[in-house]
Amino acid sequence: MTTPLLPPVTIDQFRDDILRHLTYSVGTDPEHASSYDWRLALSFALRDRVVEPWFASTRRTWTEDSKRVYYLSMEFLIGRVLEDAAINIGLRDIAAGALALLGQDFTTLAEGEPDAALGNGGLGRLAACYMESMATLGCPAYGYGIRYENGLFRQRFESGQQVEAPEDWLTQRQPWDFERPESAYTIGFKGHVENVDGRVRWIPGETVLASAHDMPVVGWRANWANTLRLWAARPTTLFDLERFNRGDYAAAAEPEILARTLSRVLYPDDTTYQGKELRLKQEYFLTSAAIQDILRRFLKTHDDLRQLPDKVAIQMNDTHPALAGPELIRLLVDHHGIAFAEASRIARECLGYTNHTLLPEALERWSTWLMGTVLPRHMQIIEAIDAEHAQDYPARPAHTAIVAGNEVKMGELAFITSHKVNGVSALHTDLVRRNLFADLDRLHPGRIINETNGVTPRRWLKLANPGLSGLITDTIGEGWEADLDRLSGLEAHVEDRAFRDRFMAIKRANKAATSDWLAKRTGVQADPDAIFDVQVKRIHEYKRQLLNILQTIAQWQRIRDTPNGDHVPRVRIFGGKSAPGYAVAKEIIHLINDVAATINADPAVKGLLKVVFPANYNVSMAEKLMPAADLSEQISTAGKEASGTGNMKLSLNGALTIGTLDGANVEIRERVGPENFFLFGLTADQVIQRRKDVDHARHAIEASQPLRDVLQMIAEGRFSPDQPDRYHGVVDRVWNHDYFLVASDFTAYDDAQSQVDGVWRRPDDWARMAALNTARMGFFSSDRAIRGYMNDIWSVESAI
Ligand code: B1N
Repeated sequence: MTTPLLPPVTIDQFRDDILRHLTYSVGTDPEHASSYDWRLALSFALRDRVVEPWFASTRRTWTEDSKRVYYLSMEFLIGRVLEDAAINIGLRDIAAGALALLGQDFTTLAEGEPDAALGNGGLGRLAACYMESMATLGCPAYGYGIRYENGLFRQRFESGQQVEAPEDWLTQRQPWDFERPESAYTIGFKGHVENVDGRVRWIPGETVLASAHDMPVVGWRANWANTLRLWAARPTTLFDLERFNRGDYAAAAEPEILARTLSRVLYPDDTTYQGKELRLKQEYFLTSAAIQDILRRFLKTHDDLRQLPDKVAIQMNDTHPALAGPELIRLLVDHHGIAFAEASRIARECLGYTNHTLLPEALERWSTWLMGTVLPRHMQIIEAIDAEHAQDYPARPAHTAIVAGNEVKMGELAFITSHKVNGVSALHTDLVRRNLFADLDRLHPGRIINETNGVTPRRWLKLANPGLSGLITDTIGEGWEADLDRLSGLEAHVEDRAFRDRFMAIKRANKAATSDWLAKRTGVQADPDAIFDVQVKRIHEYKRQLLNILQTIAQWQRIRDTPNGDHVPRVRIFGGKSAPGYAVAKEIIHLINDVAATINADPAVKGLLKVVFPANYNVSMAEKLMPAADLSEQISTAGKEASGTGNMKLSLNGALTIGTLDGANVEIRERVGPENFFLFGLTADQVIQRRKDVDHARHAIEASQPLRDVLQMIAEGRFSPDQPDRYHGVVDRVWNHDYFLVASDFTAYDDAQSQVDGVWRRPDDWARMAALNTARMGFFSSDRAIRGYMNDIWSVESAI
C-alpha cells in the first residue's frame, strides 16, 4: 500500500474551493445560486481532488508500462456520482461541513443529481461496481461504453400501467465528463471488400466518428483512479453544405442526425434480444472505437503487435461487444499485415468473455445477411474463424459452429475467440458447462471458469447505509470498506445484546426514513414496525413477481378470514421496470398495482398488510430500499437467474433472504448458513423433471385450496372491478402455460413465508439472523470478484 496521494483539506479551505467554483466555473454568486449551481460548484471542488490521483495513476501506468485491462460493455449503470466520489476521496463529511457554513445541505444537493442510467439492470450495474473495484484495487483499467443521450426510460404508472418517458440526464451539465475531441475514430459500415495485391481492404459505404468522453473512476481513499471512456457518435461531415446553400436546411442536417442516432438511446431490453440493425451498429460502434483506441495506445510505446497479449486484456461483458475478436483480427491482418492464424492467436490471448445468461431469448444471433450487409469484412473474418476452428477440431459437433442456418451465433463466436469464458455464479457456471457450451467445453477443457459476482461495499454499504456503517466501524474498527472479509469480526458480537439492539435500531431508523419517503412518493403509509419485504429487480416472468403477488393475495385472504388471528404485519414492496415491448411483464405490473389499490383500501386489513410499488426503480432508489429491507425476495425459477446482485446488496444490509436455489443464492446460503436463510422450491434439476409432467400446473393448483382461491378471485375481477376479465390471460397462463412453475412452487413458497412470520415473532432470533447475514457477506465484495478476474483471466498485477 502506498500513502494516500491526497493532501488533507480543512472545512474552511473546502468552503473556499466551493465558492471559487461557484464564481469562476459556474458563473454565479451565493445570493443568486440555485441548488443546481451549488451542486455544480460542489462537484467541481470535489473533482479537483479526483483529478490529481487520476493523472498520477495514468502516469504510473505509462512509466511502468503496465498491462492494462479493457472492460467492454454496452451498459454502465452508474447512478449518481457525487457522493460516491466524495466518500471515496474521504471528503464527504468535510464537504458537508463546508456546505453548512454556506447555508447548504449536502444530502439535498446530492439527491438533486440525476442518475446516469446507462444500463438496464444487473449486467450494467455489475460493470459499474467492477469499475469501482478496479480503481480501489489499483488495477490499471479502462471501461469502454456508449454515451447514450437517453439512458433507460423513466417509468410512471397511469391507472396502474407502466408508461415510459425518455430519460434525459444529458440536459444537465455533467461535471464528471471530460470531452476529448482529439480522441476520435472513424467507424465504418456497409460498403464492400476489395482485394488489392493479395491484401484485403474494406471500403465502408457509411462512416461516423466515435468521439471520446472520459469519466474518472476513483477508488477507495483515492489510492488509484481509472478512466471510463464513453463514445459519442458524431457525423464525419458536420452537414451537407451544398444542400444548405440550396436552402434545404432539413436535408442538410441529415448526416448529423443519422450519425447521432447511433448513440441516441439505450435498448431497454434486459435478458432479451431483438435482432435490430441499429443495435448491431451500436455494438460495432463501441467495439471498433475501443479496439482502435487500444491499438493506438499500445503502438505509442511498442512496435511488435505479437506482444499485445502481454500488455492488453480485453473483457467482453456478455456477447454484446463480441465483434471485438473479428475487429481486432481485421486490424491486425488488413492494416498491419499479420497472418490470419497469428492474428487469431493474438486476439484469443487478449480476450475474455463473461456469459450472463442461459435464457435462449437473450442469446444473440445475427442473420448472416444483416452481418454481411452491415459489416461485410467482418462476416468474412467470422467465417474464417469458424473454418479455422473446424480445421483445428475436426471432430467438433456441428452445433458448435459459429455460423449455422444463416445465423451468426455470438455466444459461439465469443467462446471461440476467447482464452477464458466465465459464468457469474457457481451454479450458473456449472450449467454453462453442462448445457450451453457442453461440447465446446469438451473441446476446450479448462476454458470455462467461474467468477461469482460481487457488489461494491463503498456504494452499497458505506454510502447507502451510514447508520450500519457507523456501527460496523465502532465494532471492528476502520478498514472494512476495502477488506470486506473483516465483517466476520462482527460475529463475535452477535451474542451481545447491546450490539443486536443497536443493529435493529439502525434498521428501524432506516425503515422509518424509507416509510416517509414511500408516503411522499406513493401516498401509502408503511408501518416501520412491520416486516419490510422487498422484491426489486427488472420485471420478468422468470423472476416470478407473479408468485409474490399471488401469495400476497393468499395472505390478504387469511387476514380477512381470521380477523382476530395472530397475523404478522408486512409491507410488500415492489420495484422494477418492464421492457416496453414485454406485454406479459406489463400485465404483471398492472396486476400488482391493482392488488395494491384493493388491499391498501381494505379497512378489514387494519394495517396488517400493505403493498407499495414506487415507480421508476433505479440505482438511487435501490440505495434507499436496500438498507430498509428485512426480507429479500429472490424467488426466480431455479436455473434461470444467472447470479443476481440485488440479493447480495440486501443480505449485506441485514435482510434475510427467502429464495430458491438459483444463481448466487446458493452461495449466499452457504456463506450465511442455511439456518439464516428461508429456502424453498424446486431445484434446477427438479424443474427440468417437473416440466415433463404436462399437467404440472393443474396438479399443483388442485392440491392447493389457497392457490385455487387466489386464481378464482383474480379471474372474477376482484382486483379489476371496472374490467372483470382484465386478468383472464394471467390466470389462463398459470393454469395452462406455466413455464416458470409458479403453481408448482406456490405451496413451498407460502410455507416459507409462514416460517418468516414465525421467526419475526421472536425478535431476538431475527436480530441474530440479520446480524449474521451482514457478518458473513464479506465474500460478495466486488473486490474479491475483481481479484479473481485479475488472477484467473487477465494476469494483471495491482499497481498499489
Ligand atoms: O446479469 C447479472 C446477473 O446477476 C443476472 O442474474 C443476469 O440476469 C444479468 C441482454 C442482459 N444477464 N443477461 C443480461 C442484459 C441486457 C441485454 O440486452 C442480456 N443481464 C443479465 C450480472 O451478472
